[in-house]
Amino acid sequence: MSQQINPPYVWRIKLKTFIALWFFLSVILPPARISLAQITERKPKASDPAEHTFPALGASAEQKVPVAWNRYYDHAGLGAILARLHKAFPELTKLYSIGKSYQKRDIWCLEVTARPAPIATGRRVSLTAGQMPEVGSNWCGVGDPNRKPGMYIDGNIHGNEIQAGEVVAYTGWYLCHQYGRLEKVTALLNDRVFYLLPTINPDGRDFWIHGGQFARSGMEPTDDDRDGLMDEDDCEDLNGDGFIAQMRKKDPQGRFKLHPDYPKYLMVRARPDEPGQYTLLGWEGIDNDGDGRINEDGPGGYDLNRNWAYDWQPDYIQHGAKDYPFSQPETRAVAEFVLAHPNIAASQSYHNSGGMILRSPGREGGPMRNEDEQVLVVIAERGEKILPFYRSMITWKDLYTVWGGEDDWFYAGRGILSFTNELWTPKNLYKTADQPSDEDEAAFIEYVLLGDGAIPWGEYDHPTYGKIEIGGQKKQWGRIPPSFLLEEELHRNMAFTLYHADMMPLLRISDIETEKLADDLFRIWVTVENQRLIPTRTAQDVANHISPPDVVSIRGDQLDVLSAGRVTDRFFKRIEAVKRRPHRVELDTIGGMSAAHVQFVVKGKGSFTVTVDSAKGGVHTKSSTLPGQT
Ligand SMILES: [Ca+2]
Ligand SMILES: [Ca+2]
Ligand SMILES: [Ca+2]
Ligand SMILES: [Ca+2]
Ligand SMILES: [Zn+2]
Repeated sequence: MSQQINPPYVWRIKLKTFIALWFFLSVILPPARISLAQITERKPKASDPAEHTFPALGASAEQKVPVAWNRYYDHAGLGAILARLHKAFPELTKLYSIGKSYQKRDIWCLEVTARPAPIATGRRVSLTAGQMPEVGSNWCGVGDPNRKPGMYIDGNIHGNEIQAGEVVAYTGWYLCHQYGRLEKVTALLNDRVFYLLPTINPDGRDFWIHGGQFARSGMEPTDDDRDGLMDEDDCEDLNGDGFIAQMRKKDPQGRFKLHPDYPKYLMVRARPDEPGQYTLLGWEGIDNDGDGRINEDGPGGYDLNRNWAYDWQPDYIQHGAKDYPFSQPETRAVAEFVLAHPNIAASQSYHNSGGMILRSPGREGGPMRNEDEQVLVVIAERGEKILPFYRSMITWKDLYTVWGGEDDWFYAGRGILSFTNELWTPKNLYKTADQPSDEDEAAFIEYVLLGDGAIPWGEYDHPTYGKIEIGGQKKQWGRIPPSFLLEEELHRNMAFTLYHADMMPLLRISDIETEKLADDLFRIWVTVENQRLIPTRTAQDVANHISPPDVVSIRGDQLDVLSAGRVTDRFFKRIEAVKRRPHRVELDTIGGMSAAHVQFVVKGKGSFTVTVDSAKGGVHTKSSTLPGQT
């Protein structure tokens, strides 16, 4: 074997020498003048950490309105976020109430869009609130908010489905902060208007957040058990710990036992041949009215998502439908708002839970036209990518039958392409394609939440049951994400809905061509493009005459319009002529990713303006001049 010394060996020798020298010096030199006590007293400067940040992708580090998105807010909290956004971004937002809930809480709407800063002949023109400049005037090109394609987004129609409210508030927060920073968001707010309603059931939200257990309903007293009394027997926080939890009783005849591995979090059925330990007694409470049942009639007892005026059915067919369509102030307020905003071209409602992107119809055989469904499917497929473990589904077929649901009213009643997202899936606990088992979930509480998720069982003397125990899972467990997974849930769902909003019709008069036929006689060809996926009027809209048709018109001071028509074949130049009023051509719809062509024959000279006026596509004008003249 050769005795060759290679370089690393030399380094090792040098390192050994160095360590020996350091050891020698540290023994003979006097101790350092700084004591250990002095070292531990040194502290970093307690300045504002927000001034020393580096942005993660997705949101700017600098925030005019800082909001912690790892917790939930009650109605006043959501309102405060909207109010601060409105104050910080007055040029992008309007904040108003669309009506009041049964208990007189305001249903807030944050309207977000780029607003015109009116400029005329070089000076600012002040406009009073609600006043808008004339179409075609010179004002920054962002358009009248009331005529932009509108994206309606609401949440929390079911009071306990609370993270829906945060998704909608996050959307407003994100859009305001990213306007002018991200090209996509800037274009969205220039061309579209967002109507953001974080909660349309503020009574149910506050009831759930401030202690209630069952708050799907609105809060109008309702006789659930038909005994002539309303809301006479709700759950009670018997032991006063601030939670409505579960009751159980140690019982040799009970059929439940503690889970051997997770006794703190899980009760399981005893095997058929095995004695049990406990009887489960339902939610915490007593029999308030002495009818022999416990907690049988809590606040409310109906379902606002069964109260809409399409395919509505009475309570004996559709439980929770309430008295008649739009009988409730919350659903009525939304309906009146939507009817007052015919520019709403797409809509989204957020619920929980299950990880679903749901679309109409709510019942078998309910209306859904092929052309419209194809568009919804394309958007939902994008959603399945944006939202891991979410599935695109049809309500009646893949979930259950819903009569009088919000989605059906938006789509079938108003012709608006709409989705309902069921937020949050437990697949996100471990990011697995399979639903986690009960044991997996208990392990998540134990090892990831370090026990936060369960209320320890404690003894209680119950008037009916005697010695019992109260405890079990916290109500935040199951349908809403834990703190650190919430922000992801908010952002991804928003991203899906922004894609949906981006697919609303985007019209441009892309081309005006003139052809001289004789002296003073011209043919004018106009091309109107829809640069996005959703048509100006859905097939449902056209078939039911919900919105007025789109109108392409021409105007010129020195112009007579002799005839006009819709071009049915642009290569063979086939025209379907209009019978009356030749200066305007009505179009049923301008399809997604396509163009409509219109022809006018005019006599005259000079300049002219073409206008396309579409309820859901907005108003667009383009001017030109007839050839051979100035
Ligand atoms: Ca009752
Ligand atoms: Ca009730
Ligand atoms: Ca009772
Ligand atoms: Ca009770
Ligand atoms: Zn729901």
